[in-house]
Parts: sequence; structure tokens; C-alpha cells
Amino acid sequence: MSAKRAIVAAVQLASVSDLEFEASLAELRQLAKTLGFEVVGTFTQKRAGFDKTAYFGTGKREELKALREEHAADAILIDHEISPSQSFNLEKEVGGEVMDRTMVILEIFHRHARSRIARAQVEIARLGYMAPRLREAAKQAGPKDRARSGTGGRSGGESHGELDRRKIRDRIAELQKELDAMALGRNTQRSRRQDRQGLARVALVGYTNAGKSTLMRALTKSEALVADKLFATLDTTVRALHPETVPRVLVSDTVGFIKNLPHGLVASFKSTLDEALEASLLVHVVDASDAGFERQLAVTEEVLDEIGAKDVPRLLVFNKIDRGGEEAALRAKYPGCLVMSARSESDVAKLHDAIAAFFQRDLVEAELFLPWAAQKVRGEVFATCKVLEERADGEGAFLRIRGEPQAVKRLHDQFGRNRQ
Ligand SMILES: Nc1nc2c(ncn2[C@@H]2O[C@H](COP(=O)(O)OP(=O)(O)O)[C@@H](O)[C@H]2O)c(=O)[nH]1
Ligand SMILES: [Mg+2]
Repeated sequence: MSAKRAIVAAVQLASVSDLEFEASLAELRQLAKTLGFEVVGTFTQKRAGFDKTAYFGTGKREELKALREEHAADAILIDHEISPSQSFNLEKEVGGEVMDRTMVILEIFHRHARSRIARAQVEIARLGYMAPRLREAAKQAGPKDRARSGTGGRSGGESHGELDRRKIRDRIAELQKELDAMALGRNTQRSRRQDRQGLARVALVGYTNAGKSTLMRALTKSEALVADKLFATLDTTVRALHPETVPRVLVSDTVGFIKNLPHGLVASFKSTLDEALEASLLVHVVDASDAGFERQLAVTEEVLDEIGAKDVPRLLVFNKIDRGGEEAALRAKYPGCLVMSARSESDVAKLHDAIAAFFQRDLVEAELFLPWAAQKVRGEVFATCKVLEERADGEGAFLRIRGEPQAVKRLHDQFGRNRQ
């Protein structure tokens, strides 16, 4: 399936510097890529204000239509939040699908929301965004809609729009109730989940464009999903570290921080970060070549503290050092950090080893003797531990193993080597 093609478009107001404007467009391009769009063009206009009817001025709308046709673009992504009627009118004139910045971000959150709380949060934000747009669509559909609804068995000649609006209101209220109830049981649930899984989990966090997804791919190599049944519920943003380690480490990619996050989306953004709370280690990826990296770093740390991830150990990774940044200065200022480039295989290997070492620091070793009659256990031994050495004699096999204390103890209690 070929990617959907998009044109990124924006009005530059007089109060916005070229630098700011370009940075915001670059961020939107990145967000579009995250959604699977191929960005085929950029379209901008300097203007004192947004056009009330359709965001761009009349002549510019014609130009945009021509550009869209030339590039066979499916979508126009607007780098502002625009009103339902602006969006509707622009779509009508230019063709294709018009998505504003808020909608793009909501769509990304929607894909990343995994916990029930995150899902409910994002759905509330989406419904809030949709409600006025449905109203606009109903208005545009006009009297025909109203006439039809009169015979539709609805009470009191309610239009589609009104009915939809009421449904949305009810649904938001319902979700809010669910959220309140979930907030109560939240902490107990989290610790229970951690116990049950006992999995070694790493979450990549940081600003959008820092290189999280690139590192995720490099660290987990395979495009193939983790096939193991145990992990059947994992989606594409959770993969096992590759080459595989003992214990097996699962890496997840989180939704990136966004510089221009619409105010109304802050709560749902934070809830999509929930995942970070389930990790035993946070790898905080920072674009060392970005002039504003220190501010980004501080904001990320602040938000992580706010969502209750203060105590989750962090590994600070300065990425993109091939593009710029002062390696020595970074090392001096942030002790324990890793300075690297995702483009360097040896750097990626170093990060892989640093993550593996974090989870191996608590591992213990033991020697087992498995009589031939107990060979069925071999599978379990190999699945849960690293076998450092194996010798066999007439009665069975000696294994020297290393693994997590719990797993090793269980095996050792049964098969601890007590004979030579
Ligand atoms: N030069 C350079 N580019 C990188 C590096 N890591 C990632 N990139 C590029 O930076 C852009 C954003 O990367 P991505 O992984 O999508 O960032 P994410 O938003 O944090 O997931 C992509 O174009 C990557 O190819 C790096 O170490 N060096
Ligand atoms: Mg990404």
C-alpha cells in the first residue's frame, strides 16, 4: 500500500519569525510522517491574519488547489487549529482532506493510547474536537437533513446534528465517569500489572524528532513482530531488544513531546505517556544537534515527574551527535549520559549493551544438575536463563546458568547441583 500524500500548509503571521515558523512546519512534517503520510509539498502565505472563510486568502486557495492537483496529494495539513467552517470551506475549494494540527496530533495520540485511562482521555479530547465539526457538517447539509430527520422516528423533529451532539455529550459524560472510577483504582492496578508481567521493559521518551523511532528500529532490528504468544498483545511499538538478551528486554516507543501542543490536548498527551510508568528504565532521547535541546530536556523531565515517573531510572541519551553538539561538554555536564548517533552501528551497540547491563545487574548464577529424566525442564531453563556452560555424563547434564534471582532460585531449589 502506498503512503498517503500530504501537503503541509500554513499562514505566517507578522508576529512569527521565520525561524519559529520553519521549526513549527518541520515539526508538523515529522508528525505527518508519524501518521504514515508522505509529505510531498509545503505551501505558505504571509498574511496579517487568517482568512475568516477558509484560512488562506482567495487567490492563495486557487494556488493551493493547483499544487494539490500537481502533486496528487490526498491531504492538506494545516499548521494551526482552524475552525470547522474554515476547514469545510477550504476542503470544498481545494479538494482532498483537510486536517488541522490538532486533528493530526489527536490521531497520533489515538494510535498511541494503550491503557484504558489513556484511551478514555484521548476519546474525550477527540469527541470535544468532533462536536463542533459535526455541527458544521449538519449546517452545511442544510434543510434536507432536517426534513429527513422529521420522519426518522426521532423525537420532536431533531436534526441529525442535534442528535449527534447529544450522543457526544452523553458519551463524554460516560467516559468522564469511567475515568474518575479508574483514577481511584489506578495505582493498585499498576503495581499488580508489574508483578504479573515481571517483564524487563524500557520506554523511549523525548521530543518528537529526537530519533526515538530510529533508535527503536536499530535496537530491535527486526521488522518482524515479537511472535511469542506471551507477547501476543504487543503492538508495533513494542519489540524485543535484538540481539536478544537475558532477561528478554522489551522496548517501547512513546508518543513524542511536541513543542506546539494545543492546550486542550495536554491531559491526553500525559495519559499516553502512562506507558513510561510501566517501564523499569526510561531512555530519554535528546537531539544534541538542536539549539533548543536544554529546554526540551528540562520540559521532558518536568512532565515525567508530573505523571509520577520521578522514580523510574533514566538513561540520558544525546543523539544526532553526527549533526552537531559538543560531546565533551555534554559528558561533563550530564554525568552518566550516552552521546551517540543512531547512524553509527557501534554507537547503537553501545546503547544496546547499556540497556542490557541495566537489567543484568541483578542477575545471579547457579549450577544445576538435570537428570535425564528431567530433560523436559531444559526448555524452561533455556527460556528463562542464559546457559553459560553445559556438560553431560551418564546420568544427566550439568548446567551453569545466569538469570533473574527468582527464576534461578526456583530452578536451584529443584535441581541445585549437589553431586559431582
Ligand atoms: N543525522 C542524524 N539523523 C538522525 C539520527 N537519529 C535520527 N535521525 C533522523 O531524525 C529524524 C527523526 O527521527 P525519528 O526517529 O523519526 O524521531 P522521533 O520523532 O523521536 O521518533 C529522521 O529523519 C531520522 O532519520 C542521528 O543520530 N543522526
Ligand atoms: Mg517517532
